[in-house]
Amino acid sequence: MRKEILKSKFIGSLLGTAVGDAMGAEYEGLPCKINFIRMGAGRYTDDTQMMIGVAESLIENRGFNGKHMAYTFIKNFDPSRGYGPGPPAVFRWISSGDDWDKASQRLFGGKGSFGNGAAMRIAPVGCFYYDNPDKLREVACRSSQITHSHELGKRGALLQAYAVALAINSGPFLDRGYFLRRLQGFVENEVYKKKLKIIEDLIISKPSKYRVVKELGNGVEAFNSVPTAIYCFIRSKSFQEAVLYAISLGGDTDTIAAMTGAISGAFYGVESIPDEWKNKLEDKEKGKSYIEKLAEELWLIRESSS
Ligand code: F2R
Ligand code: MG
Ligand code: MG
Repeated sequence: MRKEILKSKFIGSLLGTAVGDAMGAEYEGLPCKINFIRMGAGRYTDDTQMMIGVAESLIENRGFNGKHMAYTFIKNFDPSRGYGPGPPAVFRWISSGDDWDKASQRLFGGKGSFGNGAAMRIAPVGCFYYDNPDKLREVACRSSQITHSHELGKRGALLQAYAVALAINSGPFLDRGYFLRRLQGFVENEVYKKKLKIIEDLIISKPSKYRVVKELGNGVEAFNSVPTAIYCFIRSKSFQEAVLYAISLGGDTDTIAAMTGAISGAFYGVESIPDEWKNKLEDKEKGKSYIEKLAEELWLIRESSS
């Protein structure tokens, strides 16, 4: 793959996360079949703030360092970005002395979280390890463990990271069947295997949005949102179509659009994100330009090591 194409895909994935998140944030919690979707204020939420933390830590350590990533999340934490209840509790426990990879096990009566918080931030891992599935598997699971120790939370993040990596390695034309088969071959967990089979059936039957939500979900749980984002990408023919469709399903719109944007941006590249959406994305201290810079740095590290 040409260097410039790879760079565009890295930037597309990180910026695609932020654009999808900021657009979807205006509609979070609404029921299915949302019409008249527009980019509103352009302010991103916890999805992007945590994705920035993942990228910053990978860059600073030129790879994964769990303790560093956990403290980067804590340093960046701004409650006004709309976090789920789990991560802030974990941040308090780590700050009070718990180990970075143990604190999250205390959530939900010791079961750990299966929320989509680890998956929504994983794009930089999918980019950084796009050509190394073993390392991607290890780092997706270990980075998830910081806040999401439940098997379904971690496996959801792993599936999302692999979808991003696969999108980077694919193109310019999407072979839907091949893309799904590669995901199916990678996934070990039965819950996600079943959801991928549902996607296979939905792709050939052109279902209503209500059926998509009923069968794949649009909720905050990783298993009710990661497969949905993959479906939104696979069924669409452009970044714009995929993200608009993701938001139109309602529910956890910022996160499903962020994950759809991460995969779609990795496939189509940054040029595919409408200028109007990019230009409306916040560009203050850690906004659009900063996210582009992070993606470029991730790409440069990978270029220098290959
Ligand atoms: N939190 C929100 N949105 C609501 C507030 C937005 C509002 N506009 C505002 O500004 O205040 N969105 C963000 O949260 C989701 C990611 O959540 P995360 O990081 O996974 O959090 P958590 O708490 O770990 O899990 C989320 C919920 O999942 C359920 N759950 C998880 N594990 C469970 C278990 N083992 N047993 C039972 N339930 C479990 C719980 O309901 C958790 O609260 C994203 O949407 C992000 O955008
Ligand atoms: Mg959010
Ligand atoms: Mg959300």
